[in-house]
This record gives sequence, C-alpha cells and structure tokens, in this order.
Amino acid sequence: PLRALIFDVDGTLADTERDGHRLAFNRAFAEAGLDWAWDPALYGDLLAVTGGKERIRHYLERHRPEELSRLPAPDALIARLHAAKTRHYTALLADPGIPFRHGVRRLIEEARAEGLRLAIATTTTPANVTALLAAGFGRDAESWFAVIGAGDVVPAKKPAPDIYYYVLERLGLPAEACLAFEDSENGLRAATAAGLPTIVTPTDYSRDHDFRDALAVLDHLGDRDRPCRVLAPPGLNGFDLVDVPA
Ligand code: XBP
Ligand code: MG
Repeated sequence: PLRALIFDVDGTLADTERDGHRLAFNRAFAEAGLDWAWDPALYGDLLAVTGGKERIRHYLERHRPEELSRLPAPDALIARLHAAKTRHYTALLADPGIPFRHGVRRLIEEARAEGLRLAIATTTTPANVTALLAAGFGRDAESWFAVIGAGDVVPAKKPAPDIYYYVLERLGLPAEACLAFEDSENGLRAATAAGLPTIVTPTDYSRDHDFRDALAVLDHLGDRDRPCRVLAPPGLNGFDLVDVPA
C-alpha cells in the first residue's frame, strides 16, 4: 500500500525558477560587480545542470572560459556568489513570494489527513525549502515532513538517484510504498532510477522534456474547482491536453 509522498521542490511545489532563482542569481552577480546576466532563455539552457553552484560553474566553463581561467580561486567565488544568491532568493520568497502550484496545498493537506508520510527530495539549498514552506504553510510546516533531503547532503545531484536513496533510507520504506512528484526530466530520471513511481507536472521550462517513464504527466496536481488534465504521452496525442473523465 501507499505509505508516503515524496516531493521535489523547484518547479513541482512552486514555479520558482524563472522569477525566483534566476532573478536571485542575477542580483548576486550584479551585487558582486559582475556583468553576467541570465535572461529567461539562457536560464532554460542552464537548468540542464541541477544545483546552483554547479550551474554557475557550468556557465563559466561554457560562456566565460577566459574569465574562468583568470580566476585565482573559482570555487571560493562560486561559493560567495551562491551564498548571496540564497540570501536574495529567500528574500524573494518572503516578498513578493511565489505561490504554490495548483493542487499542492490540497494534496499535502489531504495526505496529512489520511496519515500518509511526507518527504522532500530536492537539489535546492535547505534554507530555500524552509523559506518556501514557511511562506506557503507557516512556520510549523517543516515538521509535517518526515524527511527533508536537500542540497549538498548527497554529492551527486539529480539526475543521480542519490537524493531519493537518501530519503527512502531515512523513511525506512521501499520505493514501491512511495510516490514521487517531479517537474523535470532530471528529476524524473533521479526518481525512476531509485525505483519510484513518479507523477510529473511540467512547467514552461520542462514541457518539452522526455517524460515517457512517468506514471502520469499532468498539467498540475488539481484542485476541487480546477481539476487537473492528463498530458498524453508523445505518440499517443502529442502533448495535447486530455480531459480526465469525471
Ligand atoms: C532545482 C535546481 C536548483 C535550483 C537552485 O532542481 O536545480 O538548483 O535551481 O537551487 P530540482 P540552489 O527541482 O530537480 O531539485 O541554488 O539552492 O542549488
Ligand atoms: Mg524540479
């Protein structure tokens, strides 16, 4: 039987990338006097690399190789920029805030009422999870989650399955007793490699990703007054929306 729900954070609980993380990176760069600016399209490409520090390094290697070769201590600069980015990002979550996606609040409240255990498996920094849950549900919400696996607790980030193994071990449950929720191909690959059946709710950034291994691909998790629709798999119906029969 189903015992636990395991949620990704960025893209899944809230659409945090474009007007959250991206803006926070740009603010950190500007504050450091750098002329780097990530527009929404470039940021979509950079999202192929999960983890903020890893993403900055990838950007330097790919787009600023000469600057990178002149840096005396790139890791130290990346760590400083990333700490500033986390400060800007958590400030953005407090004000103006980023709302939960449709159905997230309903599903989490219903799961708690049913006695299902809840967990988080994300590459994002722990402070970002704390800030998102506190802004959306209030200060107590972190205690609703039996396990919060986040950030650098495992060295290999998604698409590696390590963060899901970390969470499953601490839940003390087999993968078959859990359901994962993801928004991206990297996330789906991580969850699937750990043996988890996974529901995907894509965002604008991930709608062209390969989700053929998903249990289901939905436009969102669905509220009572706003039912979710199934995004049919490619080959069936493109990625057209299909109404779920009542
Ligand atoms: C989300 C990410 C994160 C955030 C930034 O991936 O890749 O890197 O963009 O977080 P997923 P940090 O939703 O698959 O977990 O800057 O805190 O690393
Ligand atoms: Mg995600």
